[in-house]
Amino acid sequence: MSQSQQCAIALGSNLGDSSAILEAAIVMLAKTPGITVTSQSSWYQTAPVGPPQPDYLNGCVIIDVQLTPQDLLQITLSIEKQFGRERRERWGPRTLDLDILLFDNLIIDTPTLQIPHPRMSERAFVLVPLAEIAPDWLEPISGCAIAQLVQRVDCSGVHPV
Ligand code: A4P
Ligand code: MG
Repeated sequence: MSQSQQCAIALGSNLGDSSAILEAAIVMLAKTPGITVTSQSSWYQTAPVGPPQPDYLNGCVIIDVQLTPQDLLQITLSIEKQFGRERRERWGPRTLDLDILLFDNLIIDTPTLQIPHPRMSERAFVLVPLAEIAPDWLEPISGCAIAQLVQRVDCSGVHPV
């Protein structure tokens, strides 16, 4: 693949030294051949969605990629693993979660990869940081801009740090 495409990634952590883990994950993404990090949101402290657990630190980056979506998923899974991510309960606490939110304007629905990320449009902890760096990006299923989607969710649990 020679042409690069734009992609949005959500980062989250609520176990360990979250701030250091998230910064190191961005460095690892930036060092990966075929990935250029072009913008980074602020970090937000966010109330947990799901079972009771500590608050999260969440943010987003925009990257230019010269990789297929499946290859990018393998890279994000491998970075999660390097930070000691263990998969236990669904939506449970984690040292590092990297979710692919948007990949150009593609819609992908396979057992291992769904893009746009299926829950992104309901989640303030995703939309608030994403709206900071990509307000005009159209979520391809709804056709709505991120700036519009963020107005429809309750952002009261999301605070810049
Ligand atoms: N997968 C499919 N599509 C994608 C995609 N677009 N990006 C598959 C990344 N992975 C994708 O993910 C399970 C599998 O999803 C992967 O192996 C991949 O093949 P996972 O990260 O092990 O599972 P999970 O994180 O428990 O589920 P998921 O769906 O990522 O959880 P969510 O919906 O992201 O929720 N509250 C706050 N405040 N902040 C958070 O960041 N995060 C979660 C996780 C819950 N509550 C939270 C937060
Ligand atoms: Mg995940």
